[in-house]
Amino acid sequence: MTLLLPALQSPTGPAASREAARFGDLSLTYGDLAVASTALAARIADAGRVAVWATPTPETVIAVVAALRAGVPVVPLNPRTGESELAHILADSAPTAVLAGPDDELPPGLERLRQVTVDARTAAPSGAPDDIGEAGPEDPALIVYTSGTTGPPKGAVLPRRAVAASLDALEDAWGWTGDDVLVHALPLFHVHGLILGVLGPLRRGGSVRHLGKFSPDGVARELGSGGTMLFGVPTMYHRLAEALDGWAGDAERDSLTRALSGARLLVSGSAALPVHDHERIAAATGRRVIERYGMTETLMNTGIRADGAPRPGTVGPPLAGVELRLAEEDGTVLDEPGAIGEIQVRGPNLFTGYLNRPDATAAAHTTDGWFRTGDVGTVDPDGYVTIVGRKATDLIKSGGYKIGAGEIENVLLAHPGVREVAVTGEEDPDLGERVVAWVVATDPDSPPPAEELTDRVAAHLAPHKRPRTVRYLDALPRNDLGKIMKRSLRA
Ligand code: MCA
Ligand code: AMP
Repeated sequence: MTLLLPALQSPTGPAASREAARFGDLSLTYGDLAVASTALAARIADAGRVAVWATPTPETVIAVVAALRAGVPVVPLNPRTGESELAHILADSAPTAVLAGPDDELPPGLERLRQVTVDARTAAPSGAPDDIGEAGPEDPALIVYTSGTTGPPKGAVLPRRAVAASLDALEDAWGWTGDDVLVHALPLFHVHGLILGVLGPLRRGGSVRHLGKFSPDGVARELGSGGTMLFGVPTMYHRLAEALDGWAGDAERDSLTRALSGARLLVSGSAALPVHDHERIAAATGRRVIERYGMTETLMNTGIRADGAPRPGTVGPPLAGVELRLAEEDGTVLDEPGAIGEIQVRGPNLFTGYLNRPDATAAAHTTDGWFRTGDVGTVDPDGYVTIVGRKATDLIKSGGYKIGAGEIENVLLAHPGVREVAVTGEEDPDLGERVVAWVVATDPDSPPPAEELTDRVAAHLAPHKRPRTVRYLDALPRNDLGKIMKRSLRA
């Protein structure tokens, strides 16, 4: 059995005093984190599965690390999850305890769980930490909820093997070492922010500085004072490009330019980085942002190598250990040059399945065991992959978050003032896509106000799933079979 986080096994001397994670003025060394997580691991060792109230704080890092070290699967929760989505996740994943910070106010749905308070300021009792056994490679490390086209989110069960394999493939691609200091501002309840952004540095024995909330000046400050890598979603790089172009103060612009120019790696993922933003950043800083392509179910599939050609608009070749192919809807594998097809992958980076959903797990795989990503792409003769679209029109990527049209439609349809609704994604320069709701009101003379509808989505699902625009129609366009023609709505 190999350890997921070897740097936390009894660190001593300089290894113990090295910074593992920093959030604002709160810093955790490897020594602190080893002791705190060992103590917490003992408290939760008998929990079958734990939920972590995943605020962007050191408490989340301690909680997740402790659970991983104890071999207890973690369900990271978005602290802003609305009532219905939270109820679904809790019922589906059945955690026995919730790990949260001392100041967190937990919503009613969590009260029936054992509450384990994690306090970074007092978490580490004195004394040397013991080694911990962790767990086996196929044991689940995390269950991460991800939206589909219809119905509530599904829990992707990620085994420890997948986490280790994906992080080690990135080590190979990016020359990622313990000397790297990663800067990021991503949420800690998704793969990008938690697995790549927190477990990545910890697996290498390096460090992570989290900004709490994304801002160009926060990026300038942390990258300009020792940070070596930046991970972000395209919306963040778009905002950096805007700041580089438009910031009023020369001093601020200069400090951001210097910080980005000096970084070893600027990495974008979770959605496509528009070539225009890529070029704006390259022109201002001389640095190329590199892209990698992943998915909650597969962790990382492809990536531009640190020592490879950057090639904007592509997501690079498959990472070490990942097999990738293109296929037609009928299963025909495409290998002629220039072919466009669904991207299918296989490798040690893959999840084991959706929790409690063998039907969905089977549907997501081909009969010969490849995972169907639903993304459509091409592969250059030298292996570079370009993503050209997505099979499902009912999946929206906004700010790097995956959002299912169906989950929003269900919430809006339950409003008495809504007779019919269709949700689509529209192109947006900042968010990539923005959520748009097309509503047919029960009473066209007094339609429900847009704010009432968007607030309802935030309260039931999550704030980032709120439609940005609500448009009212007399009727939805339907074909002869009565099916809503979403493409004509978009047009
Ligand atoms: C949103 N808001 C609204 C509305 N919509 N308010 C009124 N009316 C609306 N219609 C509110 C939000 O609640 C929020 O409030 C504020 O407006 C801004 O919304 P938000 O969407 O959060 O945007 P943002 O705050 O500007 O954030 C942009 C962001 C964020 C920082 C880029 O989208 C983000 O953190 N994205 C990362 C997503 C991510 O990590 N994805 C990884 C999954 P307030 O201001 O109060 O907060 S993909 C993955 O893991 C795979 C493996 C991969 O490949 O990486
Ligand atoms: P999620 O299910 O939230 O993990 O999102 C995974 C999806 O994000 C993938 O299936 C892709 O559609 C998209 N994605 C991730 N990285 C990239 C990228 N670099 N370029 C384009 N799309 C991406």
